Amino acid sequence: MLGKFFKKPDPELSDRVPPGQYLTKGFPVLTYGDTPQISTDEWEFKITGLATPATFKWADIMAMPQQEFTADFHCVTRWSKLDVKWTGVKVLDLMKQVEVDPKAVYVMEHCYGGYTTNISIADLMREENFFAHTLFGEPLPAEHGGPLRLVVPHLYAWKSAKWINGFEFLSEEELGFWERNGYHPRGEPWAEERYSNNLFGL
Ligand SMILES: Nc1nc2c(c(=O)[nH]1)N[C@H]1C(S)=C(S)[C@@H](COP(=O)(O)O)O[C@H]1N2
Ligand SMILES: [Mo]
Repeated sequence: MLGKFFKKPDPELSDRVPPGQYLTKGFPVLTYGDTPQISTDEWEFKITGLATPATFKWADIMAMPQQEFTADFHCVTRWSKLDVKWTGVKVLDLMKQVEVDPKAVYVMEHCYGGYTTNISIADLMREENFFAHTLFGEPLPAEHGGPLRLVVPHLYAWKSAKWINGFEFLSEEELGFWERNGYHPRGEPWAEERYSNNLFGL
């Protein structure tokens, strides 16, 4: 009886669960506000700020190399889901078509619905980051960010913007929605970068 409830976590798995996180088998939906309903026909992704302005339409994304990704997903509210299977496009593949001013060091991720989150160019331009349009073989449901979301596996999932519609390139760090509201500017789960050290906004 006790053994059933207090089983030691499989060491192989516990190695993949950052401190203070608990595994979930489902896939909770974590959204601040309403779920935007965006068709692929109207969907657009805009490059703004310190870069040559550009607009990507759905067909442009579909024309890029399509790949499958398996990634762990860690929400700062303490649930983690391992081995989420996605299909989409590498950030680095899209960025091959973007001309960024060398003065840019930060990016603001923009979304339909107004959500924002900031990320450094170093954290964004990593091999394992991708835009996803498919989740476990099915079109990405709207509540999980369809038609297209960003996935940044090495940071807490609030950096994985749903309904993403643009990158704004910046010369210095600006804070996104949760980052202005007490969350850490970077959000690295293994270092438990959950909250800002600057809780009073000073
Ligand atoms: N546009 C947008 N993206 C967002 C959010 C949001 O509220 N709006 N929530 C973030 C948070 S806190 C998490 S944990 C993940 C949750 O993704 P899911 O709802 O697919 O599980 O999306 C992130 N991306
Ligand atoms: Mo989250």
